[in-house]
Amino acid sequence: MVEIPKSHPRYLSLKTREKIKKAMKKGLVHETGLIAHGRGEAFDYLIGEKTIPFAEEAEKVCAAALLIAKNPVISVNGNVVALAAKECIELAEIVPAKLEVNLFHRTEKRIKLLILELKKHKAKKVYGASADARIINLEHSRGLCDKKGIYSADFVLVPLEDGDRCEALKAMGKFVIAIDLNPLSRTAKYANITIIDNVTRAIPNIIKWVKILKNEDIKNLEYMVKSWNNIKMLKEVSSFISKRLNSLF
Ligand code: PTJ
Repeated sequence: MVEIPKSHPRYLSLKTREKIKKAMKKGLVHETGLIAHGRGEAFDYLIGEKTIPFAEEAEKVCAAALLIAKNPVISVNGNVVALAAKECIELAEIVPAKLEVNLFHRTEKRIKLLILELKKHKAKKVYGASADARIINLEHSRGLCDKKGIYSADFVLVPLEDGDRCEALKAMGKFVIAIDLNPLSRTAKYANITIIDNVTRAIPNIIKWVKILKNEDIKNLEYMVKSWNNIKMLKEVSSFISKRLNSLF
């Protein structure tokens, strides 16, 4: 393994790549997860590799949504466990919400490995192994879910999503919050709330907002969620990126 000096201008990005690479070698991340990570990196570059104000606001409203939910579920895949296992567990504990592993490239071996990894990080209960239900009209493996998990959830937080599951979850009447660095993705457009931020920054920020909003009046939380306009936010992000690019050179 190459030692990355802390003084390297791309230290954080290179360390994150190492994490994803190691997790792939352990069988947690699927090979194509590396490609998805690269796409995420490119969009992160465009927003300046930091939480932009529109994402901060979305993270705050996401916290409000999780706090008003009756049965919220955080759905994780290989990349999310590789990059933010501890943080997802902490978020699930403080809301409280359920944690479920759902995979696009599903194998029983990967499901077991990922649940084991989350348990190593002190997750108490992880759904996803029984896969005794299916998201309606979703034929691929990420449609498999747990009856007591996503299938019966009212709010679902989906870091690194694919558009068709997001659409199918919404069609089942669920409120979907997505974390996706790509503001152009189908997921970004379909979700009720889209957080255009890196999962490594987004989850700690949602934790921060859950702590701040924990004792807030439920009516205020409901108002925050109801008044969120996702398409307006996506337009603002798109304008932010083009202005930023135009001012760079
Ligand atoms: O673990 P599995 O089997 O469920 O497979 C997961 C992958 C990631 C392979 C699968 O979900 C996939 O192919 O995803 P996509 O369709 O490439 O979408 C991934 C999206 O996540 C892209 O729009 C990326 O921009 C975005 N993304 C990648 N890394 C991050 C990210 N968004 C936030 N934070 C990241 N670190």
